[in-house]
Amino acid sequence: MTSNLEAQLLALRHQGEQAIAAADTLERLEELRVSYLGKKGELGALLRSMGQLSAEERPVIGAIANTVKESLQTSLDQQRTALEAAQIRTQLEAETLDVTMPGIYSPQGRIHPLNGIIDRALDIFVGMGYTVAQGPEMETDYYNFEALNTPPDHPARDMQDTFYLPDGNLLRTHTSSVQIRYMEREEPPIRVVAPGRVYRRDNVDATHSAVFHQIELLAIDEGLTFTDLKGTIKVFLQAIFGDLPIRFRASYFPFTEPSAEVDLQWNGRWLEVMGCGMVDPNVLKSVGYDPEIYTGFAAGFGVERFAMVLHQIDDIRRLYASDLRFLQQF
Ligand code: 2U9
Repeated sequence: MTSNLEAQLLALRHQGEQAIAAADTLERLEELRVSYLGKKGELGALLRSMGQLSAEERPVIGAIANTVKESLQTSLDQQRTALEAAQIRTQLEAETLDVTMPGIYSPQGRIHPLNGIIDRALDIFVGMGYTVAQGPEMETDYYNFEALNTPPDHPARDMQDTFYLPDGNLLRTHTSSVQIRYMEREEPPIRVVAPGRVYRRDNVDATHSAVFHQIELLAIDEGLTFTDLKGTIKVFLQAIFGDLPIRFRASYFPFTEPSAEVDLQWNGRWLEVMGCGMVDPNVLKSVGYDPEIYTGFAAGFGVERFAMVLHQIDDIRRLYASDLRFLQQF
């Protein structure tokens, strides 16, 4: 009986080890583990027949059964390790990276030239202590004209020059209305810069657009003078265009007195780049500031004009055409 069971156990080990060595997938290996060592497996079946053995035989056969179980388990473990390694090897071979393959081109976004100028200008003014303010593009007559000392018969108020809405409101013609609103909310000292889209009823051509962008700055304080204005503008224009000659030429705006136009010598020619002036006392009165205590200066420029000068752009409409062949140059 003993030798019969012993022979069966040894035969099982031999057969099992051959089958395990031949297993070529992890699934097959798992099937073999179940069929040899599983609860209803072959080793279990042999062990159940140990009940027929005598008390002396049982430990001997038990010990043999244990070594058979251990060596089958060892074979299963080794084969599993080998199969897993082979699987990783195959995967790595299939996934090798061909570093000579051409790359996939993804076009890179760029800052639009108008936004580039706006970013640079705001950085410079923020560096001088200014706060950036924004406001509505649809305005009332009061904020766009009346509070800015613009008389009812001024040509800017004409139907020919401004877009009016059926309710009597209008599309702002400058960002000065933002500064009026800001002054109403705040108290002096004021340092504010207002970038934004503005509207004029112009015929569109190479240098005119019905919608364009402006940046205006405003400073209100005790004792501000025209020299403060000149210094601020010089610092700003130098930062944008470099150290070029500038000149101030007397001009007129309803909201500033005195007023001036600023010219920049660019490639040997004088170019008009900004307007400016000391804030008219009537504007200060309209927001409740005492012009006997406070004075202020203001200036404004068109972003499109700056972009055209800096980048030698010959037609304002190119800035709105979204043509990548044009935009990719910046
Ligand atoms: C307040 C008071 C005064 C802003 C100013 C200009 C002169 C000016 C133009 C330049 C070209 C507009 O883009 S453009 O067409 N701007 O010449 N702007 S002074 O004066 C202000 C602003 C706000 C409360």
